[in-house]
Amino acid sequence: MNTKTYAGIPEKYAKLDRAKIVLIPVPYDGTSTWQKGADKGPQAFLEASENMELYDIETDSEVYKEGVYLADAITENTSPERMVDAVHQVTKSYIKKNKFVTLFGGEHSISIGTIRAFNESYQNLTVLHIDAHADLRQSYEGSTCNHACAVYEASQTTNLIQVGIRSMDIQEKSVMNHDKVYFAHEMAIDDSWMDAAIEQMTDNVFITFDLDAFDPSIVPSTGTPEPGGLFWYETLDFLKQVFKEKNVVGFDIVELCPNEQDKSSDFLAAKLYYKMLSYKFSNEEVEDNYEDTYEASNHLGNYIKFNEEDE
Ligand SMILES: [Mn+2]
Repeated sequence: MNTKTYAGIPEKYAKLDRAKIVLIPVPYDGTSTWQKGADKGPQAFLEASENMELYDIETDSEVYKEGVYLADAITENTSPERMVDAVHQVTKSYIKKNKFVTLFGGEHSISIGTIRAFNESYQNLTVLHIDAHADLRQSYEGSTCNHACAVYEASQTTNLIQVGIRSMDIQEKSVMNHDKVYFAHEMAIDDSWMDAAIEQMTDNVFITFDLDAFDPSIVPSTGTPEPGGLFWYETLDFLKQVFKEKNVVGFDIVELCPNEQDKSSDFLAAKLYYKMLSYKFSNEEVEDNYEDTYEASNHLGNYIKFNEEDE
């Protein structure tokens, strides 16, 4: 069990039955190909979060008061496939409790399990994939659960929209849906990509955010830094619009590879996570009669697709 709360918030906001938000740490780094260290990401993220102001100026809100439950970390690492299964099961169990489920990796292969859980739970899911890398390989180094395959399954089973891409293998071209890919070199000279991408989204959107989508000048601490990435305010501008116009059902943030000498990336990841929660909940009033079952939920009732057999 965790003895600490997310960001050091008071216990009363950190209890599972009251919390609207669940944060699942997944310190997994089984398939990284270059720099190791993504397994240290969740700890560095949580430490940075404790040193962050909990009032958000832009939304004039303190979103932690919606309640954030810090779940036990998923530590299954005997194989990539078992890790993905564990992430899938745990994610789905919290979705069924009507929580807004978020995960912090770990490397990007964790998202295979996350996306599978959300896709089984919500109708017509869009996966918004923000990343430097296309991650569309069907398998890599003998596994379909490698970080290089993070959104292959999503490309086959969901409405996948890819933003910030600037590195891929030529073979991934045959899998890629070019109409729904926003390459970094195009985004850099034309900001119409934001509206165009949102136009292609269905109502229910899951966001998988690889921190290497950011320019390495603002996020150097990631496994495979690629030049020419996103900057802070354009990213927030885009996310704010997505949260405003769509029903964002959950998100994960992956690939923080912390560096002892430079904590700025850890802190950016902490702020990004909190901003995304602030955008999600800033338009909602805190309900006094909050129920922690999905059947009781009005705002999810229109979207969720569980049936009796899932129980
Ligand atoms: Mn990446």
